Amino acid sequence: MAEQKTILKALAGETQDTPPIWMMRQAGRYLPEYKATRAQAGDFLSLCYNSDLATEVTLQPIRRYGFDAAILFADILLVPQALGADLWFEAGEGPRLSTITTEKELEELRPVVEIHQTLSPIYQTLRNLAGALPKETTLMGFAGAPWTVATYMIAGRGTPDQGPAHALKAENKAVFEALLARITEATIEYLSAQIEAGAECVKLFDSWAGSLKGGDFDAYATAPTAQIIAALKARHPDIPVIAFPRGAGEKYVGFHAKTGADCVALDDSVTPEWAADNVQKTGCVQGNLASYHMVSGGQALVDEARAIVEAFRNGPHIFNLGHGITPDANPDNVQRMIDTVRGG
Ligand code: 1CP
Repeated sequence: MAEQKTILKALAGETQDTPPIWMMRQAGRYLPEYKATRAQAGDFLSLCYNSDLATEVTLQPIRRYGFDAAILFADILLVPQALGADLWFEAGEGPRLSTITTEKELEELRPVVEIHQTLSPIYQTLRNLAGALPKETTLMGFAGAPWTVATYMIAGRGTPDQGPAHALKAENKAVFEALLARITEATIEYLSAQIEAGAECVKLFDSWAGSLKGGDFDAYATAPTAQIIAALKARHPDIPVIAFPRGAGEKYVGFHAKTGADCVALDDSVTPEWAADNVQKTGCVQGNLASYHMVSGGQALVDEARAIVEAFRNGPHIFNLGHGITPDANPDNVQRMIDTVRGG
């Protein structure tokens, strides 16, 4: 039997001498080859829906660095679009969407069974990748978690404090909860289809989980994640799931058990020593080098990467950043991070 891939070993709970490594936003604007392919596609959404070009940009960081996982090139905002929201990207600013804040707007969304019409090119990208990746590289699918996706659907854009979503939660809980339920259902179907197209593990990005406090965190970050994972495990019991409740802080404790996640991804606001004692005890962890090291580099990058490997060495660990790499990063610093993690 072929040796299991290193990412899948970590997700199965194995402790390895050298942690496997990949990087959030590893295909992105810090890479000249990404910028060239993106220019060829025209705009960002055309790149996401062009299976051949999306395959190419997914492969670029694998060719350049040999990461242990390839993450599907797509975006969390394709699900709102598949549900019928308008979506476009303002150059230099970010995403814009038509907003959903009333029962009428909610009713106008498309039924979940229809999302695949929009999303079928994404499944084709995964099928391409399943045939193109080196045999040791794990193919990772992903989606946004319901709360994070809802913050964009409610505000119509990215927001620093997720204010509009918190306001709808306070003012019209029925519409807010119905929207979350719709996204949850769509996410289950989307991730199942990704798995059927070849994804060997999937990740749920809850980038704005940290703005939910107390019972809200349990109800709108933990519970939908648990619901999605339970549904995926019922259909695809062997496919591991990584959950990323960014900014969870002390709520990281117990997140494996409460959600059924095989791995909990850590942002850089928690120290690796704390997380080793309090989170890695209950399962695999991923993370958590601060992204700014990919800009600043130097000895600090090496020291911090070594400290993270050291802190997590007695349990299952996947090395990653605490959040996505930024466009101003230096590609040489990425190589230095990889050399440090693999070479000691
Ligand atoms: O100009 C460009 O090329 C667009 C920049 C870009 C890229 C490279 C966007 C727009 N999305 C992506 C790809 C992307 N997005 C991936 C691909 C795989 C990889 O990691 O390499 C993934 C997993 C995402 C996920 C995503 N999109 C998240 C969750 C992770 C995170 O970073 O917190 C979020 C919040 C988004 C929304 C989004 N898409 C793009 C932008 C600029 C944003 C953030 C908008 C905002 O809040 O202002």
